[in-house]
Amino acid sequence: MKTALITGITGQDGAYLSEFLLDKGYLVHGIKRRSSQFNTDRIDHLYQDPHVNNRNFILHYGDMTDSTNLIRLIQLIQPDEIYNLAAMSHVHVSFEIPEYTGNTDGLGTLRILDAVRLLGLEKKTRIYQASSSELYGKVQEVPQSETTPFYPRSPYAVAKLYAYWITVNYREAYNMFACNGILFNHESPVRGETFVTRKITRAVARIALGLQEKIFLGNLDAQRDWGHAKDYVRMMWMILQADEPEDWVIATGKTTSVRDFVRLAFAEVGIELKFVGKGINEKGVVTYCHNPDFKITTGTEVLSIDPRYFRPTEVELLVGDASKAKNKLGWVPEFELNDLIKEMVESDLNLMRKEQCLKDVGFTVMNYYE
Ligand code: NDP
Ligand code: GDR
Repeated sequence: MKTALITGITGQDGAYLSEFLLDKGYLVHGIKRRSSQFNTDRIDHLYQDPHVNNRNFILHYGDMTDSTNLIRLIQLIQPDEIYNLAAMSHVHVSFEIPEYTGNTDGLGTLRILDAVRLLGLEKKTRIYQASSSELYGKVQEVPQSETTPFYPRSPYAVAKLYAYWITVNYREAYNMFACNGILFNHESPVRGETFVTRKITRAVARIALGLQEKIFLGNLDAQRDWGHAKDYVRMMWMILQADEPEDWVIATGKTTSVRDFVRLAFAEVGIELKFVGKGINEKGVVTYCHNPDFKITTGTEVLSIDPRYFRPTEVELLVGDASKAKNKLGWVPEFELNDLIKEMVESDLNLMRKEQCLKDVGFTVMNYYE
């Protein structure tokens, strides 16, 4: 039985990767942060009572900013594979908390690599580093591949740049099996609620059910290469099973604007949307609602622009070239964007129907937009 350690196990990718590795027969250890409330929603279905023997899913308290904690855990677990997914992963928020982001996302990666080295596990432990298409930032080349120059455009991306290069450096300096997966955006029904795709699918469900009037968004012109998290965690594992440690781009090769994502998401519930106006005056207006259950009238304004969601520096266009992964490892994504949007909207409709029931019997439902 192989042993894996996942940092960021409570996040979107941590949850899917845990399921994937447990299916493969791994013993999975994960690091969760102490929080004033339970923060394990995404992995609660995998939880095993600590009082029973022979668990194959074990959680430990820890933090990427705490070196001694990381060293102690890695010594205890002696992992064959470490998947370093923990990060302050929100690009816009990284402008608000740049130092914390640098510490967690940049230095945190160094702490993991150095713990493995200090413990003499260089030959045993393979390391996957969650690198990001945000490294490409300002467009230098389209599509972006392993050889495209980096030009990071946020404190998050700069921190991830450090993490990328320290991973390469430890590989070269100490012969470690340490690899970067340069992953383009990937989403799912458990995507964090403040990333644009989930913000949109939640709002579509809430608007359709009458729980919310409209959604406020920022830059509708940004284009992203959106894939499904399930396809991407499979590739994380494949990267660590390769013969040689290398860096890999993972992407679908197709790009879509935020505006088109909105249109497609509303279309899933039978609402046709037209965009009128320009710049910060642009609005999304309902032209027709095919679903008689949703009391949306033609002409209703369901989307406005709010400049608070603009970023000080934006990444306008991302589209990846994953030929290397396809040719050398045989990785191909199984999900199309339409399948992904359908799955996300259906899941949010189910969630919001529960909220609607609560509201109907007098409970206050959360009205929180970010
Ligand atoms: P999430 O934001 O969903 O999850 C991040 C995880 O990191 C959570 O478990 C979070 O814990 C944990 N975390 C944050 N700060 C710390 C800390 N200081 N110490 C310990 N744990 C911490 O991200 P995703 O699952 O979407 O992404 C996984 C990784 O992949 C991240 O590194 C992200 O930057 C990177 N990435 C993601 C892409 C995507 O499109 N999803 C694309 C490219 C790269 P908690 O639950 O307590 O907040
Ligand atoms: P991104 O994801 O920054 O690409 O980082 P996000 O979904 O936050 O933004 C995508 C694009 O949508 C635009 N946008 C908005 N974004 C948010 N969050 N909220 C809005 O209201 C809004 N309106 C427009 C943004 O400006 C941006 O252009 C994600 C994260 O998962 C990173 O951790 C990861 O490294 C990269 O993907 C690849």
